Amino acid sequence: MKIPILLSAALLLLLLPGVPAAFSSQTPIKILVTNSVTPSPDRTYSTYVVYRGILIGGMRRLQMSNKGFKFTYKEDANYGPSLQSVNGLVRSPKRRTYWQLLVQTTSDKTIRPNVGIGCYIPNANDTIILKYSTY
Ligand code: B12
Repeated sequence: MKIPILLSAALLLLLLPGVPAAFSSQTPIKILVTNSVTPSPDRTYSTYVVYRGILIGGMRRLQMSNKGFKFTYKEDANYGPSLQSVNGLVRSPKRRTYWQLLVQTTSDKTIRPNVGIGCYIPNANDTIILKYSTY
């Protein structure tokens, strides 16, 4: 008798507006791939991370579902995954190019996260900008 009551209570929580944040499993984000070094068309993709999930999870999900998006990374012993290439364009220490990580928030601010793709936790409807840049 107690189990059906608990199940109905859980179902009710999921249906109540505002309450399900901790239950909701999808945080939608967009990923914009852009190149500030050599002119090329921007590409925008949609994906999601799970509740409080890290960016690389959404990127992996996108890579599996969309043949037009691919990326590679190298594991840094101290800071985790370092983005090496996006859609075949590889960073080059010789030419001092890299994939910069930027985030356009829903309040239209563009921030430069102080962590990489393995640590950044996107907010719903963030546009993640992967920008081929020079340093
Ligand atoms: C120089 C530098 C860079 C250069 C490195 C290229 C080069 N050859 O010089 C460039 C401009 C490419 C860079 C990029 C980024 N960086 Co940086 N970078 C530094 C800095 C100032 C010095 C690193 C260094 O030379 N150490 C000395 C050498 C001898 O040690 P090393 O282990 O070989 O260093 C390598 C790693 O540090 C690696 N690296 C550099 N930055 C990052 C960031 C991440 C996430 C990873 C995995 C690796 C990595 O590149 C270095 C050279 O090969 C440090 C801050 C500091 N004072 O330490 C920040 C620092 C490491 N970077 C940081 C960040 C956040 C980034 C970016 C994510 C910024 C962004 N939003 O785009 C990007 C990485 C994006 C990606 N592609 O994954 C953070 C990392 C914090 C964290 N916990 O994740 C630091 C600590 C600065 C900070 N904000 O506090 N970075």
